[in-house]
Amino acid sequence: MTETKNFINGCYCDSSSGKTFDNINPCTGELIGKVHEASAKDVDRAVRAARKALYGPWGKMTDMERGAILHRVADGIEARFDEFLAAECADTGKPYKLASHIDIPRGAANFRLFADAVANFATEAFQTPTPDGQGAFNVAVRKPKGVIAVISPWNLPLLLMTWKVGPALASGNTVVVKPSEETPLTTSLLGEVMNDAGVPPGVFNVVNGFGPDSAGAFLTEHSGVDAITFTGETRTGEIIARAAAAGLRDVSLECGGKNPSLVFADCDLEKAIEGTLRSVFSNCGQVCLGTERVYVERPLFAEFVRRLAQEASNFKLGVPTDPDTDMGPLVSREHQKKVLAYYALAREEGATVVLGGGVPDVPESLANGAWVEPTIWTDLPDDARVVREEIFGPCCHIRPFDTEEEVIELANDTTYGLAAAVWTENVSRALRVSRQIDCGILWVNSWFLRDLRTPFGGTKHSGLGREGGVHSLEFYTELQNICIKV
Ligand code: NAD
Ligand code: 6OD
Repeated sequence: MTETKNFINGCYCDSSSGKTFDNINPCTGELIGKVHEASAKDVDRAVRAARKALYGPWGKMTDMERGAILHRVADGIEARFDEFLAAECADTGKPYKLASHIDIPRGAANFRLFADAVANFATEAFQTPTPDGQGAFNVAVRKPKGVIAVISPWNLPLLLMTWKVGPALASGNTVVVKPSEETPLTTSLLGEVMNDAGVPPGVFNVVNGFGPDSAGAFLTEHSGVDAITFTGETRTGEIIARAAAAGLRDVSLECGGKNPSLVFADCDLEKAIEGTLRSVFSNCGQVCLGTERVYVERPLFAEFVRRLAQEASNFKLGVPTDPDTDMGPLVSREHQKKVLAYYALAREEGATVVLGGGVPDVPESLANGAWVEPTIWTDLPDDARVVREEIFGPCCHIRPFDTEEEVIELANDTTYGLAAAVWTENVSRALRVSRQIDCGILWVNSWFLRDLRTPFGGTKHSGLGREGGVHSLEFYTELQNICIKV
């Protein structure tokens, strides 16, 4: 049994209200442990600690000194790799095979990349003529924004939290993190790593709890917070944007998607099948960048559907520690209920169920877990809710198309604009089509191939702003222009 406390000013502490909530294993439905729910008083203490730490040793360090400490944080994650892996997989149910390749290494990489990036982050300077002929110099300098609230989701807990904490700290800010109530373990463990790496108390704080009337709202509504960075659902993003409006605070929102894959008949079929399998089913479909709408050029349609279903039917569902497990459960019974409601809705809306569509047979010991079958549908109308709404489960709808114009229109017929994938061996077509898709992140002949220096974010209901590389550093810093008269 774990006991997860809040981490404030370098110390683990109980909730001042004495309130705790359950942390449940999604594979079995069993209790993993108790989590201390931060009260408004606890959140206030965390924000004050973060404010004070801005003016302590952290605020006086050079970028290089802070960078060296953040490399030690990355070292610490790597040294305790197995603990992070076990904690992440216990919280989420995801396979060790996946988390050991993606989630935990990225937890370290997010610190290393931004620790180094700040050293090469230049500002602008101008020589300005003046009437006396002496001139002036204008130089822009960057400063940390201050106390950053980081609100993170449950699907890639360590990866997505450090994706924000890394650049925020590298830029000299301090942070208060509110991890998802479903997955508090790795964020909590990071507190120990921060202390061991020599991060001064108050620079990294963690408050646990829920959204409304709990730690999430207490934090985002706190006037001591200078900027908010959020990853999660679009509806929550809207609430957070309203909270940020008070005091005109900056906000970065990475939200949901209903991402299309466009498969042309001239693609490399093996690669398109392999990539689409990953983009639909990785992490049990709980990836914001994942594909839920697949459009296949008509001559390839029947073969593509058959092959995708055949490959997905071979997935081995199981517990995280089994090296053969391809897919775990969903994150919770509540999320399972939501995904199964969409599975039922698909049938009501007239889908042909090509694969899955229900709850798999699992051993008795896993019967209370959040299991769902990998699922593929065809034949839904374009206005079906299943084709329009983000499900966030291991499922997709496949539809044939005849022309480039048609598939571009179909791909863009959504309120979201996060990611897309285009599969074709024709480079001209790849570029022509890609530029017409309204989304922030587009992969050609690949999916989730990440370079952390690239802009990351969505259009329309998928978010606001860009993070990644220089864009993260821009968000986490304030520019000040200094004009010096000679
Ligand atoms: P969510 O919006 O329910 O929760 C995200 C976080 O916000 C949690 O920590 C939650 O406690 C907190 N929260 C909820 N209500 C709040 C409130 N009123 N005030 C302050 N905080 C509040 O999202 P989720 O269910 O954890 O994650 C799944 C969603 O996240 C999906 O929609 C997915 O597409 C999206 N997502 C987007 C990206 C991206 O980069 N664009 C990445 C991962 C997940
Ligand atoms: O790779 C990343 O940096 C990132 N933000 C991934 C988001 C995945 C969504 O579930």
